[in-house]
This record gives sequence, C-alpha cells and structure tokens, in this order.
Amino acid sequence: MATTKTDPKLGLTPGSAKKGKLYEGLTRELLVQAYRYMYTSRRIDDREILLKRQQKIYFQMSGAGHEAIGVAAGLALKPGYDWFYPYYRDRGLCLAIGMKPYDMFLQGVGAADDPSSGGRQMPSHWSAPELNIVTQSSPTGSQILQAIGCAEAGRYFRRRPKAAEVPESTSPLLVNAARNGAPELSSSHPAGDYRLFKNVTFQGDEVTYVSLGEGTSSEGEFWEAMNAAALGKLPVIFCVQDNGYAISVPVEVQTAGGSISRLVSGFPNFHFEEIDGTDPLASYSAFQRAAQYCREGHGPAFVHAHVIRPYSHSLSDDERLYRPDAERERDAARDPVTRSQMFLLREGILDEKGINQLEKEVEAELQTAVDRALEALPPAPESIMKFVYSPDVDPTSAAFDTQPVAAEAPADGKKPANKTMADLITATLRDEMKRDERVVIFGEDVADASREEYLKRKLVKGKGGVFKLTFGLQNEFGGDRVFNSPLAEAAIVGRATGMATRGLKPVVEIQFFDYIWPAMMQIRDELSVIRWRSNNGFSCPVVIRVAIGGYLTGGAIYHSQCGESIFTHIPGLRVVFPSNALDAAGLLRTSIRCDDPVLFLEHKRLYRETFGRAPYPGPDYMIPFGKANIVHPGSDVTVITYGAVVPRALQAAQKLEREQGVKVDLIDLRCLNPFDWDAIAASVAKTNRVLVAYEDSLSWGYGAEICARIADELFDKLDAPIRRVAAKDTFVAYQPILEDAILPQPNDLFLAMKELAEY
Ligand SMILES: Cc1ncc(C[n+]2csc(CCOP(=O)(O)OP(=O)(O)O)c2C)c(N)n1
Ligand SMILES: [Mg+2]
Repeated sequence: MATTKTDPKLGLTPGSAKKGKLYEGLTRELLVQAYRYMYTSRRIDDREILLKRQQKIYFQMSGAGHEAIGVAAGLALKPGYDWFYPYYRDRGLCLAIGMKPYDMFLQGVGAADDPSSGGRQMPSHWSAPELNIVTQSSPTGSQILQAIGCAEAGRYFRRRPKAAEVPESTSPLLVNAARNGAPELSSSHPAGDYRLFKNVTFQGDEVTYVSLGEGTSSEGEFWEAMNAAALGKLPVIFCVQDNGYAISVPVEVQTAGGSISRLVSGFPNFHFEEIDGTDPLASYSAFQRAAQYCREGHGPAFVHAHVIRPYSHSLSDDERLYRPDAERERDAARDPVTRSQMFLLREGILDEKGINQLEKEVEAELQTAVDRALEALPPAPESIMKFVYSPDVDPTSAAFDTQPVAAEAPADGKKPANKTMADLITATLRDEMKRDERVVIFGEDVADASREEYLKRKLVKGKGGVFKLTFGLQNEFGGDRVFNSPLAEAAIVGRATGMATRGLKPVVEIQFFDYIWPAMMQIRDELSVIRWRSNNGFSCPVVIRVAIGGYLTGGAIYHSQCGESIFTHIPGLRVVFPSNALDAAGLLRTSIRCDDPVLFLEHKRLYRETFGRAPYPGPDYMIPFGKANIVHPGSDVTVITYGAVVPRALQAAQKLEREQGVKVDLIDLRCLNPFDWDAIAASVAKTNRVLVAYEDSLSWGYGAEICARIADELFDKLDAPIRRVAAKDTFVAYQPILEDAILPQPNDLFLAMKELAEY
C-alpha cells in the first residue's frame, strides 16, 4: 500500500467515542487518507480543465465520480506486487497506489520527464513500471486480454521459478548489467538474448487488476477475456465502473437487459460483487473479498461498481445535449467526494477545521506540482525514433550471424538427410524450448491433445497443429508450455502480449493468415507500440507464427491470402518471410531470441516442398534480420522477391539463362521489415534493370515500397522501367484454373524478366 501517513496537524477529532473503531477494516487515519486521495483526484481534474482552457495542456479526461471505487481498489491491492491495467478514469486508483500529482501534470503538458510516456500519450493513459502499472492505451478494452496474459505469466513463474532467472552468458559483464536493471547499450552491442534485459518479478499470491467502463463490456475482447479467466481460474479482478453512459450511449442500449452483472453471472469460477462504487467503504470491502478470493487461488473476481460521471465524457463532450438536468442532479446527490466528506464529519473523524486544512494542503501541493510541470521541458524532436525497437538487442547485428553446424552423418556414411521447412521449424522450436524455459507455445490446435490422459495412456498419438508443426512438443515439454487456446485470435495475441510484458516468450500460432484480422487491434495498437508509447518502460517481444499464402490448389479465398504489406506498414513489428528450410530455422531462432515482436510468416505451400530442403543446422543457427540471400547470381536483371515466388522466379531465371543466356540476379529478401536495401542497391547498380515480384495482389502491395525507393534513390542507375509481377487485384479462387490465372506463375515471371533484359 502507498503511504498512509496522516499529517499530525490534521484535526482528527480528539476524544471521540468512536476512536479506535474500524470501518470495514480501515482505521480512521486510513479513511482520512482515502479522502485525501479522492479529493486530490477531483482537484487534479479541475486544475487540468482549467489548464486545458488556458491551452497549457492539450487534452483532459476526468476520473470524476469514479474516485471512491478507484481509491478503495488501490487501498486493497499492493503496488509493485500486484499488477494493474487501469483505464482512463482510474486517477484515484493511481494516486492511491503511489503515482504523484506532479507525474499526472507532466502527462498533461507532454513533458520529456512524463514517467508514463515521455510526452507520447494523452494524459490519463497510466504507466509506472515500478508500481506494476502497465502502459495503457486508448482502444476501449484492449487492456483486458493483456491482463489475462499477465496473470498467466505470474502463475507460470510461480510454478517454474527457474524460468525467471537470468541465463548464464559468455559475457558476465552483460549479465551483471542486466541484473542491475537493464542498461542502455549501443545497438551494436553483441547481445543476442532478450532475457538479459527482462527483469522478471512475481509473487506467490499476486493478483491482476483490470478496469473498464460498462460500455466497453460490449467489446468482443471483454468476453474473450472473461472466458479465458474462468477457464484458467486466473487471479484477475475485473472492475467494471458503470457510470451508465458510454459517451452519449446509455447502458440499456449498450448491454442487453441493462445490467452487465446479470449477463456475466453464468461464468464459472468467478466471485461476483455488485456495489455502489460511490461508497468508499462498500467498495473497499468488496475489493477485500475479491482480492482474497483471487489470492487464495479460487479464480477471478468481478466487481461491478455503479458510479457517476459528473464532468461529461471528456472536455470535448457536453452531456447536457443528451442528459436532462433532473438526471444529472440525481447523480450529483451521490457524488463520492461529497459523500466521503459528509461521512468523515458525521462519524466525527474529521471536523470542519480538519477538512478545511486537508483541502488547503492538497491545493498547495497541486499548485506546486502545476508550477513545476509548466516549467518542465518538452521531449526533443530528435527522440521520435527512440524505442520503436529494442535499444538493447539488435537482431540485425553480428550476434545473430552464426554458421550452420553439420548434422551428424548417419552411420552408413551417407550424407545427413535433407529436411523440409516444416521439419526444421519444429526442430528449432524444440531446441529453443529446451534452451529457454520462458518459451511457451499456444494457439488453436497446437497441442498434441488437451485431454492429457489420452496421451499418457498412449491412446492417441497427438495432433500438434493443423500443419503438425508443433507435434510432439506438448508431450515433451508439458501441457503448461504447449497448450490449446479457445478459438479467439485477439485473445491469442492479447494474452501473449501480457505474458511477454512479464518476461515470458510466447511463440503463438495464428492458424491461417486469413484469420489474423480479429487480432489486428492487438497487433497494430498494442503489441507493436507498447515499447514506444511507454518510453521503454514496457516491452512485449512476442513471436506470432502464421501460416500464409496460396498455390494450394483448392485453398480458395479464405486459406490463401497474403497481405504482408499491411504488417510491414506497422512500425515496431518485425516481419519475416522465409522461402526455404534453412532460412526458416535461422530466422525463427533470431525471432525467438530477439527483443522485439515478430510476425513470422510461414508459407503453407513451402512447408513440405522439395525445394529448399536442408539438414538441421544445429541448435544455435541464426540469421540476422534484414539480410537478403542471393539465390541465383547474375549481372543482367535484378529480381527482388520472397516467399513462394522464390522457387517460381528461380525456375524462370534458369529457363531464361538456358534459352537466352540472360543472367538474373535473384534476391530473396527473407526478412521484410527490416529489409536489405544494401543488397538491392548493389544489384541494381550492377544490372540496371529490376523486377519486383510478390504473391500478394499488385496494387498497394509490398513491392510498391521497394519500387518507390528504387525510383527515388537509384534512378540514375536504371536503364529500364521498374517492373512488378504480382497477383491480380482480386481474391484467390477455389477452381485451380482461376487460381493459376490470379497468382503469379513462373511464365509470368519469365516473360517479365525477358522483356526487361531486352528493353
Ligand atoms: C475501440 C474503441 N472504440 C471507440 C473508442 C472511442 N471511445 C472512447 S471512450 C468511449 C466510451 C467508453 O464508455 P465506457 O466503457 O462506458 O467508459 P466511460 O468513459 O463511461 O467510463 C468511446 C466510444 C475507443 N477509444 N476505442
Ligand atoms: Mg460508462
């Protein structure tokens, strides 16, 4: 609990008959402290509103009306021990667990020293690593699934404490530095393991707090999170702060029947509370019960707190447009700050003088805080690229450039067997799981069998993914490290994000690229941006493996999509797309050991192709990101491609050389973000002709960026127009005749290369 000291000068009424009385376990001093937090919270809102009107801050979001439930939760939980995913109305909670008013004003002015984000996020988007307040964002509800992952990680480390340890390293200096709190190292530092920079902490009976408005309970992610919490019996307290409105939409239009408590009452394993959240004592005792239930391991808790919203939705909203005076006056009668003040007076805990004095002290504290914050320096414009990626581990560096180790030759003297891309992905996952106990794998169907007794009794062999790439891993490493998730893609990515924030390394699977879209909010607005928006306070280096692409004969629209450029357009996310077994092994290992979120795209058609098979390159084989592979060297035409177009382009290039003596310089990018610009520039300088080829539909595709950059920077090297070969601007059809006509074929590539060579 944060400081509960009460100023001895305050007029705690002496000699009262009720002295020593406890109120739901709270002493009179603590009640005064609670009132101080509530009053401070309200007055910060008032000051911010003034500052906004004076154009000294740029946005305001109030916690008014929500102070009692927030402060009560803060007093019942433990900062730096429990974990917090508070939404924007949780100013009272944040004060009660230790955030300072000055920190809040720094958010408002967008100061460089704003501890939540360094001026990158709006105020009331809380973050405080030392208090375990995890960086919050603006999408309503995206915090909830992450809170689930956070609680799962806590339980994982409790059961497997060794996983939390910093690994031995060849560089003791690095290990010590990391133990002493992740230093800033230059990006050229040879660090090659994210664990050196992830300080894992966990507690045996920790709980995770997550809050939301009643409107937000309409989001699908809320229901996915409720389901996951109930399934896992996780120690998560959901706090729904129900002020009756989501901006202008009243609760009866938002929630069927008008009561979220009624709707969720069927979830098993939950402890439920429905309370008047403007009453600090009722709120505190509900939170005490909820926390105890969670700490004892019975499961999650749901606290539905009815509150009020006296200051409209935000400063941009005027609630008088949709709420009549009478309704607003009814709310005002329940104002938690006034109620608490009346309670203190009525109980004789503070007299009028005491109240006045407390309020004067708060005003003075806020004045000082505002004055200081208004003097604070803004962030430097040069800092904008800082923390898009990890400052500690550079996956393009030499630390990730290792040589394959020849597999042991079979006893009969034959060469080691060539393996498929699928084989090597499985082998890499297996070795990384062995090496790093923080690696967990989950997704749809990835387990061998969720009913483990079937495996134990050897009644079944196990599935291990629809493409069987995780086959055998549950059997070998256990059901807590490889497990099936519900069919819910946002939950897969959101939970993984929460886990990775705590230091786990989730390697999750999205079964088909075509079904990644429910997870888009988590990927675009959370996973990729958490490090940047928290000014490096938090990070979440998740690996998302995704089966992608067509050329399947029968895959049709919903099992053949590409769309990688939508993801390479996201700063903060690494995107990898190997074309052969060896690259898949090397790049997957780099993805797992690096410190950034990675989208690892696996082409389904290449999983078991004869093209690009290789022996297993050993348990430490890595390829740095952003290094292309020259698949076929040549001096006449540059072809830039990746994925399943690589073998098709190779076929075309070989034919062109055979038939016309034209030598194609064929570049397989392998990694799409970052990509190997140097390899492209060197090749174009040599050939002066360039074709960019990709499987996705032509317009606005990945190749467009490459073409634009070549036109921009290599214009004087070109002897011919830049050409593209890609899929038609339609969808991938089921009938193979249509599929062939839609996707780029070797002959399309051949003709384009030939035309360029002849230009
Ligand atoms: C996904 C998403 N959709 C819409 C918005 C815009 N928006 C911000 S707050 C809000 C209403 C939230 O209402 P509620 O959950 O009841 O919380 P309250 O503000 O009432 O406390 C909306 C629609 C958003 N931030 N995120
Ligand atoms: Mg609301």
